[in-house]
Amino acid sequence: MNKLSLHFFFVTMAGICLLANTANSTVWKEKNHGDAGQTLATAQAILDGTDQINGWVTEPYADLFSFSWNGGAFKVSATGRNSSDLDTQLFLFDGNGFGIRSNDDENNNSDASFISVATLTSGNYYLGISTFNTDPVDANKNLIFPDTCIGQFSPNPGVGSLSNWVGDGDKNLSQGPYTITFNKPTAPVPEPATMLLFGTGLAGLAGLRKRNKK
Ligand SMILES: [Ca+2]
Ligand SMILES: [Ca+2]
Ligand SMILES: [Ca+2]
Ligand SMILES: [Ca+2]
Repeated sequence: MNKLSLHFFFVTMAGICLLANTANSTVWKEKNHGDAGQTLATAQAILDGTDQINGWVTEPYADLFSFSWNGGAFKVSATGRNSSDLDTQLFLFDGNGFGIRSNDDENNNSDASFISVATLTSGNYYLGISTFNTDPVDANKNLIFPDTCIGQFSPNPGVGSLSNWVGDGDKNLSQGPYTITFNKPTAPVPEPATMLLFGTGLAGLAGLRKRNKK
């Protein structure tokens, strides 16, 4: 292999590694870590890069997860898993537990839930999932979000941060497995070694081009 094709080889290989890294899908299995709590103190912290959570709703019908977000468009959806017909609800909170966005039903034909935020600034967040109709409340027992099925909602004016959940969940209807899909909770960070290799290859290639021109 001559010098130019060797450089080309490295650049290509590093590029492939980079693509492979960003394409990885990471599933967080709630049961491997015990039941996620429903308060800020008992939330389960998911790993950076997680793009799917497989969990179970059991009494008191709510799970809370914390995650870090690198900024940009945010989308998350939730639905019952293994053909379980769970009527899910999703709630997004900031790093201090103040409400950002909520959704119960995607539309009139689906009990699944989704939240999308055009630009969610980088930082720490909490994502809550519950089944209809268990809703988050602040320390004064005020509902944090409007109790409405269709549509995405901002928090009710003047409410405090997440303290607990209230609801009338039915044991027969409110328990079961769910899947949450992120797009994605954190922007994947390429491994430094891969970036260095990629950078070195590009620099070398540029250098060779320059020399060849002379
Ligand atoms: Ca759970
Ligand atoms: Ca729980
Ligand atoms: Ca629903
Ligand atoms: Ca509700």
